[in-house]
Amino acid sequence: MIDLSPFERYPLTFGPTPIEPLARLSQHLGGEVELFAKREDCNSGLAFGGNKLRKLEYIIPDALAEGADTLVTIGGVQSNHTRQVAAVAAKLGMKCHLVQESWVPFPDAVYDRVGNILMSRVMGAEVELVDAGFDIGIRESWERALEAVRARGGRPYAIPAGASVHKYGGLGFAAFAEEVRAQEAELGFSFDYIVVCTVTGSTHAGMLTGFAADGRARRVIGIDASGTPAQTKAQVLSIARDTAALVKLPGELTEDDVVLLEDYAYPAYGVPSEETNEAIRLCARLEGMMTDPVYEGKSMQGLIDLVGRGYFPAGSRVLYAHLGGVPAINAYSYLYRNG
Ligand code: 5PA
Repeated sequence: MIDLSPFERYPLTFGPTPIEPLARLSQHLGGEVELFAKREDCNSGLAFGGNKLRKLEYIIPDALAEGADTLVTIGGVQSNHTRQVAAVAAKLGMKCHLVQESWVPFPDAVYDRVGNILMSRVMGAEVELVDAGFDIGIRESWERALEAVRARGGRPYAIPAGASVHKYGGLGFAAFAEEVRAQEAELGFSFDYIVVCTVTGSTHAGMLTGFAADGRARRVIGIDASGTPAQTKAQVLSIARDTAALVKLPGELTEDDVVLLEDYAYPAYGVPSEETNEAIRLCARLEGMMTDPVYEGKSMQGLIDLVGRGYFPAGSRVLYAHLGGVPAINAYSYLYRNG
C-alpha cells in the first residue's frame, strides 16, 4: 500500500514485533472489546528497545552518508529517546552527546541517577544536564551542543527530540502500518482502532500516514501525554504531511485526520495521576505487561477509560501500540514502593 523501498533502512530491531491478545484485560473490562498489544517495547536488543529504534532505522543511513562521528540529541532527564540514541551510537562505534533538560518536575531523590540516564552513561554517552523546562520544539541547548561538537573538530549529526522533526522521522511508523497489514493478513482480521501515546508526534504521524493508505487515519487514536496538545497536534499534522509527500500518498491529510485525546496527560508531562497509576497496576496485574508513568501508563489509562465509556463499539478489535519506556519507572520508585 505504501512503498518504502526507495528509502534506505539500517536494521536496529529484531524484525516484526509480536501482536498478542490482552485476554484478561479485555475480559476484566467487560469482554465486548477485544484488546491486543503490539510489542514495540520488546523490539530490539539495544538497551531495552522502544519506539525510537524504528524511526532511527530510517535516519541512521543519512548520518552514515554524511560521515558523521557523533550523534547529538535532546530529551528530558529520563528520556527513552536519548537512551536509544546512546545505544545506537555504541553499536555503530560513534560518539554520542545527549542534552538532558529538566522537563519533569519530579522530586525522586535518584531521578537523575537511575533508569534511562544510568544506561546512557554506562553506554558511554556524554550526558549534559541542562536546567530548562518541557518543550517539544527545537532548543537552543541542542544547537549549542552541535556547535560544541563542531568546535572540537567532531562531525555531529543532529537528531531532534524524539527523532520527530527530521525529514525521515515519520517513515519508521509508516512502515509499522505496513507491518500491521501483513500481520492482519495472517491473523485473518483487521484492527478497528490503533491506540498510541503521542508527545513529539512522529510515531502518531507515521502511523497516520501509513494507515491513511487503507482509510484508517482517523482510527489511529492518539493519547496526548505532553500536556501541550495544541503544539503536539500541529507537529503531528506537519510531520504526517511531510511523510505523506515523501511516500507519495495520494490525497491530502487534514487536521481532522489527527485524533488526539487530551484528557489523560494531567497533572503534567512526566507526572502520573492516581488514575495513571491504577492503569499501570491493573495492566501489570492482569497481563504481566509493564507500562511507565510518563507515556504508556497514560495511553493505557486512556485505553481503559475509553473501553469503559463505550468509545469503541461492541465487537471492536483494538490494537494498543506498546512503545516501550519502562526503564523510567525506576525514577519513580517512591510512588510504587508498595506496588
Ligand atoms: C515516547 C516519546 P512520540 O514522541 O513519537 O510522540 O512518542 C511518544 C512516546 N512512548 C511514547 C514512549 C515510551 C516514549 O518514549 N519519548 C520522548 C523521549 O525523549 O523519550 C520523545 C519524548
